[in-house]
Amino acid sequence: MRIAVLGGDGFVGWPTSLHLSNLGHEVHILDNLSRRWIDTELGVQSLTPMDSIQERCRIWKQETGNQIQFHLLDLAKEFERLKTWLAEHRPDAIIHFAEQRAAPYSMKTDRHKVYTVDNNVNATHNLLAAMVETGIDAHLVHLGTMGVYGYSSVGAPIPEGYLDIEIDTPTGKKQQQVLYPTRPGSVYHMTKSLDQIMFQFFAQNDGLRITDLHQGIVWGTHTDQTRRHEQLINRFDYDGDYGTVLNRFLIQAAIGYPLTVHGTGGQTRAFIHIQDCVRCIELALADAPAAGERVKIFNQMTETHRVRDLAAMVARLSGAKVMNLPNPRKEAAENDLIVKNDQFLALGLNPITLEEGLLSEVVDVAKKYQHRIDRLRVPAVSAWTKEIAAEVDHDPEAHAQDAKAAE
Ligand code: USQ
Repeated sequence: MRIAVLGGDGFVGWPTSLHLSNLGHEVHILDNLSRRWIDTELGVQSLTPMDSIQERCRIWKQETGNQIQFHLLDLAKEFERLKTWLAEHRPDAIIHFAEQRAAPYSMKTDRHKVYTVDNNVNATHNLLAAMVETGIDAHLVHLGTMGVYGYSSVGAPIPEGYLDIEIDTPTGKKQQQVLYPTRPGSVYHMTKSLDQIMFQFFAQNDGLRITDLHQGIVWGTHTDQTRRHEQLINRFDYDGDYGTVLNRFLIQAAIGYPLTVHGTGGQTRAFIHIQDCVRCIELALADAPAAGERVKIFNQMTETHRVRDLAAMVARLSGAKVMNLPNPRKEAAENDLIVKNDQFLALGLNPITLEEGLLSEVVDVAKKYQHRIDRLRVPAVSAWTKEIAAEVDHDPEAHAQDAKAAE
């Protein structure tokens, strides 16, 4: 297949591009490199040293003979160029990762909220409109998030996209299937909830073939392909805005920084290893909906864990201390989470679960590159509301001193 990977320079986009190229697909990365600019804005860098996207593609070709082509394009701002590109290349599948993906970044300031909505909503709508206008028959696979559902403790499992309901009508009870209600917990998660509505409309109105993957928190860093050469290494975010919880705990353990548990750590979340992410994309690509079919929705996760249990596990593994901090986010202090993932299991996913070897691999990567870590960037200081901001310490130096005291 000819596959366009939008956002193919990012944390999941890059290993996905390699995985698909390795399977023999013709891969084109379209990316505006915004993630690299955001690093510059925040004054942080990936824990792992990343080469330019052009250099990464060159190394991949040298290693495997397979070519990945890179196209610098801003989906949210360059609608005409996007249309021209699609009309010219007519991909069989499009994988859409090209959205700002950090909840804390989206809540940093009003400017970050506006940027996240402008970028994410425009990127998705531009893509859908361009697909209709060019008339290409491509299967669109979008990376969504489990977080659209708000991790509620209703007791029943979160279904894969649709909820069966029964409503009273004047002629009796009627069955209906509706999109499972969203309850986003950040502006970022809100944009992914809006994406769902756009997909529903374009599938129904224009017959676009769309799969939406509701992914959990990704952990790990390497896939089979990123291990092949040091310059194919994946990016690794450890900072308070882009670092995600388990990977953060693992680098904290590696550098002797106490594990930063927000509140009681009673938040239960869905998780998936990076190797399984790329496998899920492969499986979703092979299971495209037909034109006129409703949007196919998968829960892309393999297990759920409570934050404090993860911290305890990493502490056991490494001897790290645990530090309970005031939570900068507005979220339930404690929640349960049950999630259905039957569809990927039925398609042959054999989940990688948390196991010591893979956790230690991340710690080893972090130890190797620990000289690149700025400890002042470890604390999470983006607060969800002005009230919370007044309670959370914004001074990274003060955080660093607390961390030193807790060591
Ligand atoms: N947390 C801590 N300590 C930390 C960092 C986080 O206790 O140092 C807590 C947070 O308060 C939260 C939980 O860990 O309760 C998860 O936070 P996270 O930063 O790992 O994940 P999140 O903000 O939800 O976002 C990440 C990705 C996002 C993806 C989402 C999947 O950045 O792109 O959509 O995970 S999910 O969480 O299932 O919605």
